[in-house]
Amino acid sequence: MSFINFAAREINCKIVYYGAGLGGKTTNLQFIFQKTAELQKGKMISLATETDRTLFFDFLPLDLGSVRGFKTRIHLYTVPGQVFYDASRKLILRGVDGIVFVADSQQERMDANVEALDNLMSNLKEHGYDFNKIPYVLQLNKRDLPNILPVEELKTQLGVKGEPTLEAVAITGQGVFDTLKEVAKLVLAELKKNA
Ligand SMILES: Nc1nc2c(ncn2[C@@H]2O[C@H](COP(=O)(O)OP(=O)(O)OP(=O)(O)O)[C@@H](O)[C@H]2O)c(=O)[nH]1
Ligand SMILES: [Mg+2]
Repeated sequence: MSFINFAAREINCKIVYYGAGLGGKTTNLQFIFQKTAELQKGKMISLATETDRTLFFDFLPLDLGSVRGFKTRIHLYTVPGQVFYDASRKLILRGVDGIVFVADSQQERMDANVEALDNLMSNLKEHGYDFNKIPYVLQLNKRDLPNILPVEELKTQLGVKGEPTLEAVAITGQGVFDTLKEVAKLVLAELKKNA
């Protein structure tokens, strides 16, 4: 879980974007990368196939500045959504402090969303993590498309524990920073609880 180095007064947290293939996880990170000042970010690393599907993960380190005298950094990761990359997804979840589940709002992606959510639960369980204690946010992405389900229906089908739920259009950036802020807030609150 979060790495707190008291000697160096540093905190590192890990936030993972999870969800079905093509849901928009990588697009979230790309937008954050584009809009973040040079001083606040490190290099974004993306390991992708020729068709831009995530092969292993995307990684983006962000500097939040000083939180109560601790230099605080969050590391954003995405998992590959394609079903057959499960070993990678499991590995990337190791040491996770917060999760954003990126749901594709399109009707025809509902089964894939549900499958990805089940997969998240079972991978967390395998790591021995208690989902109820993990900071978790649901992002309803692709709200710009015509064939989407109503928010209330998505919440009913995908909501797990009364988590904060945000609408987004990751390609234009709508809702992207709100989602990040929401999950970061939950992660920092959890840190405070355990400090
Ligand atoms: N219309 C629309 N397209 C989007 C939105 N977000 C992402 N996309 C598009 O959806 C496609 C897939 O987006 P990615 O961000 O690569 O999806 P991913 O979840 O990282 O997919 P995997 O890496 O395979 O798991 C790309 O063509 C994006 O441009 C959105 O809000 N609206
Ligand atoms: Mg991706």
